[in-house]
Order: sequence, then structure tokens, then C-alpha cells
Amino acid sequence: MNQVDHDPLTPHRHEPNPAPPSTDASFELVLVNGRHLTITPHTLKENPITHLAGCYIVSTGHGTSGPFTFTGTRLLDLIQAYETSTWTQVEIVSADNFGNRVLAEELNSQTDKPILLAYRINDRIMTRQQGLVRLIVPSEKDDALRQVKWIGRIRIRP
Ligand SMILES: Nc1nc2c(c(=O)[nH]1)N[C@H]1C(S)=C(S)[C@@H](COP(=O)(O)O)O[C@H]1N2
Ligand SMILES: [Mo]
Repeated sequence: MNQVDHDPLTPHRHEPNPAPPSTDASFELVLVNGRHLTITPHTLKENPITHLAGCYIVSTGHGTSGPFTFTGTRLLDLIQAYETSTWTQVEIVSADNFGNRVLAEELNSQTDKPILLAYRINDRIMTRQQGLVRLIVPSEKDDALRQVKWIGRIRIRP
């Protein structure tokens, strides 16, 4: 299968890419009206800080590790900080074309274990190798298929 031609938002196989696609941890946020914003880890830190304890990385490549405490910005907080239009879902895609779709219902129903854009792990700055900026979906049970490392673009859909 040619990964470049593969739709990044359809189910993946567990073939984790171990190597960051670039050194730059900033990503694009695409709003419903088509506007593109650049979000850096520094920008994320201007939003409310959320900690998520007791998380595991059930990695197909490195085995299971954890528990970890991830720290970052709630995906919902980022959307609410910039998006003024009505939206139903969000696409999160890495620079190496690995992606995940998150629905508004999921974001609105997870209040004590929120979906996070993590930039710290166990209270240390997450390295680029570790996935900076890394999506954490606490409810997922599918061996880290939703833990998008190296987020490259977040697109909000109407
Ligand atoms: N950008 C990106 N994120 C990804 C992957 C990938 O290939 N690319 N693989 C996923 C899968 S299937 C797993 S098991 C974990 C592995 O995480 P680790 O490399 O930190 O162990 O990353 C997830 N996130
Ligand atoms: Mo995986």
C-alpha cells in the first residue's frame, strides 16, 4: 500500500513511524471559513492547561509504556478560542499523513478525561521524537491508533 495515496482519515494499520517528519512542531489550524492560522507549542500554552493522568502508550512498535501524565491544551479549548462558526467534526493529520477524525459529540461529552493536544509528558517538555504536539484520546482502546504524533494540520469542518 502506498502511504502517500492513502486517505489519512480512514483506518490505519499499526505501523508506527518512529521518526519525526520534521523538526518544526508548529501546525496549521484551518477554520470553517477557510482561514489558516499557525499554532505553535507557545501559542498552545496561552490556553488553559489541562493534565491527564494515568495514560498509557500501547505502542505497536515499542510495547506498552506508562502510566504517563500528559499535559496540554484541550482540543475543545483550542477550537473555542478561534472558531466562531458552527462545526461538527475536526480532522487531525500529521506531517507524515497519519490522521484521525474527532466528532463534536466526543469533544462535548468528555469533560473529566478530555481529548488533549499534549506538549508535556510526566511534567517534562515532550520531545519531537515523542510526538510534539501529540493528540491524546483517553477513551481509545485501539493501541494508539488515535494518538496522532507530530500534528501538522487541524481542520475544523462545518
Ligand atoms: N504521526 C504518526 N502518529 C502515529 C503513528 C504514525 O505512524 N505516525 N502511529 C500510531 C500508532 S499505530 C502507534 S502504536 C503509536 C506509537 O507511538 P510511539 O512511537 O510513541 O510508541 O503512534 C501512533 N501515532
Ligand atoms: Mo498502534
